[in-house]
Amino acid sequence: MKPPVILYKKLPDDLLARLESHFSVTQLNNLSQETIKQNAQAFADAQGILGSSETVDKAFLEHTPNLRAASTISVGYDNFDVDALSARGIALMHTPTVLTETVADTMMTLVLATARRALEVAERVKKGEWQGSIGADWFGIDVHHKTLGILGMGRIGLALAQRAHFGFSMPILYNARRHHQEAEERFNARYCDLDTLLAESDFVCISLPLTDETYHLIGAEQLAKMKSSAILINAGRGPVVDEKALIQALVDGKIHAAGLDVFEQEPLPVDSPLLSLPNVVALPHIGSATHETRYNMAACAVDNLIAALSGKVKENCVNPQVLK
Ligand code: 8YV
Repeated sequence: MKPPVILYKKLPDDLLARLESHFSVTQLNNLSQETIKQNAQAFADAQGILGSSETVDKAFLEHTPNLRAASTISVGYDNFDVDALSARGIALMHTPTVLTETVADTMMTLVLATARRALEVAERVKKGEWQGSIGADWFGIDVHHKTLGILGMGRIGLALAQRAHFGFSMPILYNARRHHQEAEERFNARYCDLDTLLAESDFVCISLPLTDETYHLIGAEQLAKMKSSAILINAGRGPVVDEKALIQALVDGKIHAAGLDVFEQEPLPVDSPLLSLPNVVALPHIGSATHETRYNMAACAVDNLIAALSGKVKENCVNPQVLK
């Protein structure tokens, strides 16, 4: 008999077929209380779950006594209670590497769009305001040769450093838990403390996961340390930035602009003050959202679940200690 698993995100047909060749798959739309109630037996039997973005905490795990592996179609796993999973011996699998380049492209998109005010001026063209040669009220600021600060030098931070260094001749500062030799040798990145990075960067780019340590890492105090001409970019997780403090800093002109792909609440509420600020570019969490990358992430997550449930895990496991 094939091991029973729950799929709670749509998969391309060929990947669904691959999953079904290994497992008996129950397809659901989400992991809401109602879904769990209506499919109690499927949850009770499930040895694996595959999906993304839904909360998997202690309360959820009470419904899944036979769970052995959880596979998320994402690199971030802040929606999982890793300690609770580990305590039960459940492997958590994620999809790093396959999305690295695409997320770094998204960050560079935010750097360029905010600096050159791309969305704002495109909107003015659509409104028919381009009537003669443009004046200084249409101008942006240069990106090339400006200092780019990176918070979090993981895979994505490194890919951003590569783009900034080779593509835009930008000096790079970074702050991370440890020195990153490759970033320093290949992209001339300079390690510095958070305050120095905030004070010296023209672009402060956040590429950090959400943890207890990074929650509201950037608040009023940190924003006040940035140059008034600086731009904040966040494509990590929304709650790393205190959004209220950010809005205040933008309104008060403490910083120049913000490019955001992630928010404290997603989807971003339509009445968020961020949406009425002209110097904010707000994207709908598209960091990894290209056809190619989302396919590769889903394929990776399917392979991860197959590996985890057959005891053959080599990589992509968040809590490998449970496999011993
Ligand atoms: C995901 C992300 O696509 O990988 C992550 O951590 O934030 C995105 O790339 C998102 O979680 C939806 O699956």
